[in-house]
Amino acid sequence: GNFQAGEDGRILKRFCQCEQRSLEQLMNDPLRPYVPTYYGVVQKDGQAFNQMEDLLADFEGPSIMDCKMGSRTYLEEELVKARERPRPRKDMYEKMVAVDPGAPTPEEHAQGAVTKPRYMQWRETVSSTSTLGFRIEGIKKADGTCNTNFKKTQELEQVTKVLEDFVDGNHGILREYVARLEKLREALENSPFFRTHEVVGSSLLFVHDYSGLAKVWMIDFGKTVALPDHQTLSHRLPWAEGNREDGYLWGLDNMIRLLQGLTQS
Ligand code: 4IP
Ligand code: MN
Repeated sequence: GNFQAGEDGRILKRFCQCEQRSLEQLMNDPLRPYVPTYYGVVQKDGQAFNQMEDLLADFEGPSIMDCKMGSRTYLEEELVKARERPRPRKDMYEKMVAVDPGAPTPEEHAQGAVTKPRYMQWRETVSSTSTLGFRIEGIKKADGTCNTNFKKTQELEQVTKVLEDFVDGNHGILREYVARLEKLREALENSPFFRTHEVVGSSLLFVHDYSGLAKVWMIDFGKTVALPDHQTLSHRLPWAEGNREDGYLWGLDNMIRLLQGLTQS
């Protein structure tokens, strides 16, 4: 897998250069309180790992949710690669058919394969990525239940229900999450790192426990890349190929609005 047990209070994640660069820069950015503390590269059993803070360490029997942020989940370079040198992916075709046998085109059925951007775009359009700018990827609750079956969770009502169930309708926890997300949004809007990076495939990790402790962090920076010199993003404008917009803040605005609504219901 991608993870190994680390020293106390730390985890090891399979080394990724792009993630390392981002984590290093984030340690000197207003976003630092909202990302796992980075402790550098370590070798274990001949393999390299990024060592970082274990975000669950302060919780007792935590409930955990992973939400993938943004309106686009693949890098623009994947589109260029697929156009120049299409690489049919059987594994992605199979993942697609498992969710919806009618999704592939007749040509794709004949090939038994789809390209990566095709798969990624399809995932975006059947989930709330395309409609809300974020999607729920997985939830593990304190009661031991685990759910990663959200590929077709798209409607506002469905998403709202899942979020409400995640917090067991606890308004105190909801308010903590909203407060933390509003501070995160402010930090994002003031972050030199965020202004100058395309943030794709990154998640927000929500963690709370029965004591009422509730926190959110940004995780997964394997597809977070620096823009060319002097280019910046709004993170709210719609994406069009070439503009590199990722829809991160659009998704966060929607997420905050949704959770705020739940605190009032
Ligand atoms: C996965 O699809 C995720 O989109 C991964 O993105 C992506 O990895 C995988 O591409 C793709 O198969 P499912 O979640 O539907 O299984 P993420 O890492 O953001 O979760 P990349 O490489 O794009 O990071 P492949 O090419 O690694 O299979
Ligand atoms: Mn309620």
